[in-house]
Amino acid sequence: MTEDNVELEARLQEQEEFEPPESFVEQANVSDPEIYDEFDENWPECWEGAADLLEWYESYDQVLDDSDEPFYKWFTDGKLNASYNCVDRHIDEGRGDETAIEWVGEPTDEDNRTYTYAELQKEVNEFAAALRAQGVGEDDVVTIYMPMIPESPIAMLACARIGAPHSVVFAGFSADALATRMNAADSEYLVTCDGYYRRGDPLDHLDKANQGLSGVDHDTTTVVVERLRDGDGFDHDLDDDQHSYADLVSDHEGEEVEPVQRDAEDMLFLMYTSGTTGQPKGVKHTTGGYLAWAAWTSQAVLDIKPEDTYFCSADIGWITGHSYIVYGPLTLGTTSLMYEGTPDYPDRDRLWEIVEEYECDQLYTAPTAIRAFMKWGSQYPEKHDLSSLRLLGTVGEPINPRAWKWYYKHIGGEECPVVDTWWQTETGGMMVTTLPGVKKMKPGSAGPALPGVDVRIVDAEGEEVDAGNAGYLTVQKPWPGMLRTLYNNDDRFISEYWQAYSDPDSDNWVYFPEDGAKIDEDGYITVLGRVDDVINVSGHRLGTMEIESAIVGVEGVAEAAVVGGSHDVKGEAVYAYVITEDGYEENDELRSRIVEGVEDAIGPIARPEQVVFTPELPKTRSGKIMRRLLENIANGDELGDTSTLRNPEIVGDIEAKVSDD
Ligand code: 6R9
Repeated sequence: MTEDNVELEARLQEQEEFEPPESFVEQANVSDPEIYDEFDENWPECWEGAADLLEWYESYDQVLDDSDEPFYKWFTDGKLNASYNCVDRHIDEGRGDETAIEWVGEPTDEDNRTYTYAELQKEVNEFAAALRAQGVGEDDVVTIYMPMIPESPIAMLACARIGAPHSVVFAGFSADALATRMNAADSEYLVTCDGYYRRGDPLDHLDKANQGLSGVDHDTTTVVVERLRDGDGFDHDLDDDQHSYADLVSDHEGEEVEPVQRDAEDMLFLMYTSGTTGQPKGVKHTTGGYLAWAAWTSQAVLDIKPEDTYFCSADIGWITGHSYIVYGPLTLGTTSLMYEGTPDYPDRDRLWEIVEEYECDQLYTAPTAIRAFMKWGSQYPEKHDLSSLRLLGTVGEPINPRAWKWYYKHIGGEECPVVDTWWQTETGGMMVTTLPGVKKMKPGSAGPALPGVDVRIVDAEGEEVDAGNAGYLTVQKPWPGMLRTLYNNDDRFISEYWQAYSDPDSDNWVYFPEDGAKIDEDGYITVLGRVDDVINVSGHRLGTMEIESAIVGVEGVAEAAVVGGSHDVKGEAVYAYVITEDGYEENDELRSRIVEGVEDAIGPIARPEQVVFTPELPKTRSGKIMRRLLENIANGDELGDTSTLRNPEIVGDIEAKVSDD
């Protein structure tokens, strides 16, 4: 680094506020600061503008029906179809030849695949016809267990077209996880694929899907997409209830399926997410409110315009892929770029190569990826012309100011606003972030709540905390993109999200997302992380209970406690403290069986960073495991007072073991 550069770098590290670049503001979709006051004064009618981004068969009667709180209804009696909004309408508007999906496969010697809106329409129609012919009816849940291939959004949109809610299961999840989700949703249909590519090698995905199916407690019909290239396939014979995607689609060549008119409140999809207990929660999203939210936030925050090429590197198996690869961007008629592989294959500049080649306008990624890029060094982005980028975004976990500034400087060339977007599977779309054409940015802080979104940081009694103090993030007014309930479990919906801070007697309903946060004098919110037993590994939510029950299922394990410890790339990593059963040795063989057990039950993302054997776990006198203490040990932090423990002597032993490993 030259001396000038060192000086610049030092200045950047000290700078705490960044104004949005003038060139960005001039062209931004939203640039009028009045929007915050206008939305407040006109709430909830302010959300009519979001609904106006959609095409409706029948207009709605009421923006918000809050007669049965917290079971809110939005855009009541409106009729629409999400697949029509993401596909057909653009053709009707004369844009059929524009690119809808640009897909880049992992192998570098493979051609990319481009789908214009007209081509997407054909493919979605044919697959919708095929699903129907297989017996899929309105409101039947179709599980999609597929990686980043074009057939994933095609399958989602085909389901939406016939009014069948989809439940996408992340392809990296295990067979067990697939079975649990199919059973929980009573899903009789599965769309999966033969395999996909990871770091140059074909992966056998169908084998995992088949293992999952063997754990499903009812009859199923499966469609298998052929992703692998000739010669890379694995030997699988399809059962009678399994069908080739290629065959089905060619049987229905050229067929058109009239989009089903769905009520605004009809379910669009389910998405299972980790919670405090071992059983994942089936978050239910509806057609009108969710789609309006995904579209409006894509326009206001990601600044998406139809002529853009927009790149979101999230996986379609997570909510970010749903809202910001598929539903938001396609409703706006833009080009959504999908990449199958990892950012470091074949080399660490793969994303930058893609941004350069396709002249991407936006990049939306996760802090864990940014920390990895930073670790690899700026020589990789420097090899490429990234000047097409206009806006950068991050999502999934808190981003530390250093990583934010690296992203801003080395990827954005100090000319792109960075939007740090806080939201959740349950919120459907973004909730807290700067409007990039309006608000200054403060690295490390997500920003103020979006216009019309009522976020308050409160203490344990629900009173708002003063600026600078830590508290709990709450949302005090409903919003169109909110989850409507947990599938088949209204009670858990209330106990998980509403119980903590609501006062039903005075009709005061407060949503609690289980995140800690603080707020500054400008109303900027810094999210501090989960306050429940959920670990955020590389932006993925994992329940400690789920991991613990996987570990306890391993032969030789008597008891386990799992906590998150900080990790410089992953954000948090899984630390497992394990008590062995009598007669079993604490050795590497058991350690690897534990790791395998977790991978089998959940998936490689939940793999423990460290497995620490201990004769006892630190417990309170009432017998509760002191997780906070185990977290401090994993992080090498001060332990504080341990005198309330039933077994304080164990703490030093565990600490010594962690630092030995
Ligand atoms: C979209 C998504 C949600 C949890 C959420 C919070 C964390 C997400 C964040 C963030 C700090 C951000 N989170 N975005 N924390 N700053 N910008 O990630 O959904 O998988 O459901 O996770 O992720 O803890 O509660 P989901």
